[in-house]
Amino acid sequence: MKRQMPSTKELEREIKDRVKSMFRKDFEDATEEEIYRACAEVVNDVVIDNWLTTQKEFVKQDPKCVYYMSMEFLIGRLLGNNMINMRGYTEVMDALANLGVDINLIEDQEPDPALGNGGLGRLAACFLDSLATLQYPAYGCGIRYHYGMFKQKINDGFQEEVPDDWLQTRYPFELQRSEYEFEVKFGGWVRYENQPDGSTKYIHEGYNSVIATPYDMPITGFDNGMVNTLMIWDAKPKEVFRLASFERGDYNKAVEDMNLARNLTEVLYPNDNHIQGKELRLKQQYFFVSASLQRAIDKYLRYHNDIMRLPEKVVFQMNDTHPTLTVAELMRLLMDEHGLGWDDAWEVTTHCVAYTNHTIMAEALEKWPEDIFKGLLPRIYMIVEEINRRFCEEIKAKFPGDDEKVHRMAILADGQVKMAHMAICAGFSVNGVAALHTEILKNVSLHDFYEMYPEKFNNKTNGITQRRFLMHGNYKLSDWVIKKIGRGWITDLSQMEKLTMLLDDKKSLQQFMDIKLENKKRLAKYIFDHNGIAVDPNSIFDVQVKRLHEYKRQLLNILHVMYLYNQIKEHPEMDFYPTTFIFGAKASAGYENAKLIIKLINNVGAVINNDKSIDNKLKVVFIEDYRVSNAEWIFAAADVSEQISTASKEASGTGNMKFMLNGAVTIGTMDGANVEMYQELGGENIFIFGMSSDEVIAHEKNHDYNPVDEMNKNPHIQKVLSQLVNGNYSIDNPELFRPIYNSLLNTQCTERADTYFVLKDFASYCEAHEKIQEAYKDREKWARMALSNVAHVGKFSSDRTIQEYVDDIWHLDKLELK
Ligand code: 9GP
Repeated sequence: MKRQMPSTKELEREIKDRVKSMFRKDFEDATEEEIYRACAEVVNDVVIDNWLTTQKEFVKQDPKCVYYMSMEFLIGRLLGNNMINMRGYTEVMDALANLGVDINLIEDQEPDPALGNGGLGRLAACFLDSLATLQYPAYGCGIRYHYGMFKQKINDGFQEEVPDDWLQTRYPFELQRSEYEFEVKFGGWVRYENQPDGSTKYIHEGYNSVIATPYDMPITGFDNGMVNTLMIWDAKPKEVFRLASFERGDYNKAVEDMNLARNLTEVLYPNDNHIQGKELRLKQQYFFVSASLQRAIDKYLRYHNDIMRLPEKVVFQMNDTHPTLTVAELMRLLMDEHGLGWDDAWEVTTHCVAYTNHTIMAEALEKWPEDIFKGLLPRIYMIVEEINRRFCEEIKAKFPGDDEKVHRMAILADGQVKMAHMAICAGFSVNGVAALHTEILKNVSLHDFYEMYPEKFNNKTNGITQRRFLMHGNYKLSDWVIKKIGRGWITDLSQMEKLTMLLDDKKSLQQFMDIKLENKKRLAKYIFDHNGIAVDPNSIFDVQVKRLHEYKRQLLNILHVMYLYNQIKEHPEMDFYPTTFIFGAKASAGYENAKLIIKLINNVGAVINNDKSIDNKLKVVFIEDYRVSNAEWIFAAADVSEQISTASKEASGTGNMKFMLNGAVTIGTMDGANVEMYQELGGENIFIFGMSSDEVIAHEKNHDYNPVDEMNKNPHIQKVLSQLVNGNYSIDNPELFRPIYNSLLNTQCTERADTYFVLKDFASYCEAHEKIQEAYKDREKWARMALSNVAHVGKFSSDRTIQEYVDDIWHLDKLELK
C-alpha cells in the first residue's frame, strides 16, 4: 500500500521529535542544517516504505526493466523533489512556516549532488523521474564520485575551480548496500586452458582488483508510491594491504589495490562534449559497467535459471559511448562466468544493449589507445578483437571490395578502440536525441553505419521533467496553471495546450506577467546578494545559462552586448528597452578559450555596469556556480532564452525546453530541438536567426568560409573586434583577449578561423534582437508569445520521451501498484 506524507500538524510534531532524537536539541535551538537533516529523515521514512513496497512488487510481478547505464546523473537536490513527488511539499512548507522557518533556507542546506557535467547527466536524471512516474521499473547505474562537478568561484573575473565535497557529511538520501558487493579486476594477463570438451577456459591472473559497493538512492514517482533505484558505485580495496607482498618488502604492491580503489571514484571528469583520453576514466567506465552488470545478472538469476532469456527481462541503455564496455563485459560474463559459447553470448548481448548518441562533436566520441586498453583490460580486449574480426567480415560481405569502408567502420583501427563503432555494431537500437540530430547522424557523421544497419537508427527527442522544472522551480506559475486548467499536466504535459484558451484573455495575461515579475524580483535579489549588482526586474531578462563551449557561442552573445553598448553610447537618444544580459556557465578546467570567454563576459560587465552615462539601459551579470539548484530560479525569471549554437552542433539541448516551460521566448538557431520547438510554436512565437545546418555543413565541406570577409563588410563587427584587443575591456593588459580575436580571424591559430561561424551569423543575430526589442515593448503581445510557449511545451516532457523509449526500444512492463 502506498504510504502518504503526514499532515501538516503531524509533520510539525515529527520534525520537532526528529530534531530532538537526532541532535538532542529543542527545535528552537537547532541550526538550519539540523532542521534540514530532520526533515530529510521524516520524508525518508515515507519514501523507504514505498521503496520496500515497490521492490516487493518487482519480485512478485517480475517485469522487464531497464538499466540506464550512465557515467553521469545530475540529480540535483532531492529533498524538494521527493516532497513534490510524495505530494507533501506544501504540508512541509506549512509545518516549517508554523515553526517559524522558511522552507527555502532549509532546502538550501542540502548539497547539490552534481554527479554530472550538463545536459547529458541532467537528462539521465529527468529520465529516472519519468520512469518512476510512469511506473516503469528501472535502475540508474552510475558512479558515486566523491567530488562531483567542481564549484565555480569567480575571482577578478576569472573562473576558479573549487572541489565539490558533497559527501563531507552523510548524504541522507543514499543507502549503502554492502550485501551487493562485487569484485572488479584490472590489469594482469589471461591464461588459456583447453578443456576436455574442446572449449577453452580463460583464466585472468596477476590482476589488481577492487570491491565495488553500491549506494542506492530512491527515485520517487509522482503521486503513485513507485520508488525506483539509482545505484551508484563506490570502490574499496579487497585487502587493505596485500600482506604477502608487504612481507616481501614490496610496499608499492601492497598499497596498489588501496590506491586503485581510492582513485577510482574520486572525481568526475569535468568535460562536456570533449573527452580527455585518461586511463583513469577508462578504469571508471569498466568499474561501474562491470559492477552493474554483475548485479543485474545476479538479480536475474535469483528468480530465473535460463540466462539465454535475459533479454526478456533486462535491457541496458548505454548513455553515450561512455558505458560501451557493457558490450564486451556482458560477453565476458556470459561466456567466462556463465558458460555460454560465443554465438549464444552474442545473441543475448545484442538483444540486451542499446545505444544513445548525444553528440556529433568528433572530440566527444571516445577512442582509446589500444595499448592502454589492452594493458588495463586484457580479457575484454580479446573479446573486442573477436567482435571486431567478425564485424569486419560482415562489412566485407555487405560491401564487397570496399576496403576503405571496412577501415572507416572497424572497431579496432589506427591503434585505437573506437567505442561508438562497438556500440553500433552490438546495439539493437541506435538513437539520436532530436530529429535534426538523428538525421545528421544518418546522413553525415554515422552514414556508413546507417547504410549497414538502417533498421537500428531511430530518433528520441529529449525532454525534461515538469515536476522539477515547473512545480518545484516555479511554484507560482505552477499554482496558476493548476487554477486555470487543473492538475492533469503534471503527468501529461500535453494538457498545457488548454492554456491557449487564455491567449486573448487580458486578465489572465496580466496575471501571467505578474508572476514573471515576481520571479524576476526573486532572481534580482539573488543577483544582488551574490554579485552585488542591482538589476531592474522591469528590464528584459535575457539569459544564456549552459556549459561554456565555443559551439554554444556565448562569444556571439557577449560580442552583441559590446555592439549594443557602442550603439547606446553613440546614439544616447535611441529607443532601447533596458535589458539585463545574464550568463551562467562552467568551463572545463583545461579549456583555455572557454575560460577566457568567461573573463571577457565579466570584464564587459564590469565596464558596462559601472558606466553611469548609459542610464542603466544595459546590465551584464555572470552568475557564479551555475548548477541545478539555482537554475530552477533562473529559468523561472527569464524573458528571453538564448539558444544560439552553430546549427548542426547542438544535438538537442534541454535548457531550451526548461525556459520554454517557464514562459521565456527563445532566440535561437535552427539547431537541435530548437527546430522542433519552432514546429510546435509557429514562427511568430520564437526568434530564429542564422545559418541552417545544411549551410554550415556545406561550408565545412567546401572550406569556403572566410571570417575576414564578414568583418570587412560590417563596420560594427570591425569596431567590436578592435575593442577586443585595444584595452577597452582590459586596460591593464590589452593583449588579454588576443587569443579570442585570433580564434575568430587568424587561420594560423585554429584549424579554421571562426570554427563556429560567429561572425557569419552576427548580423542576423543583431536583427533578431532588434525584433525582440520591438516585440517586448508591446507588453500584451509579449505576454501572448510567452504564454504560447508554455501552452506548446507539451512535447518536451521527458514523460513523452520515456514512453517512446518504452514503446520502440525497451518494451518494459508497467508495475501495478495499489
Ligand atoms: O550536447 C548534448 C546536448 O545537446 C544534449 O541535449 C544532451 C542530452 O542529450 O547531451 C549533450 N551531449 C553531451 O554532453 C556529450 O555527448
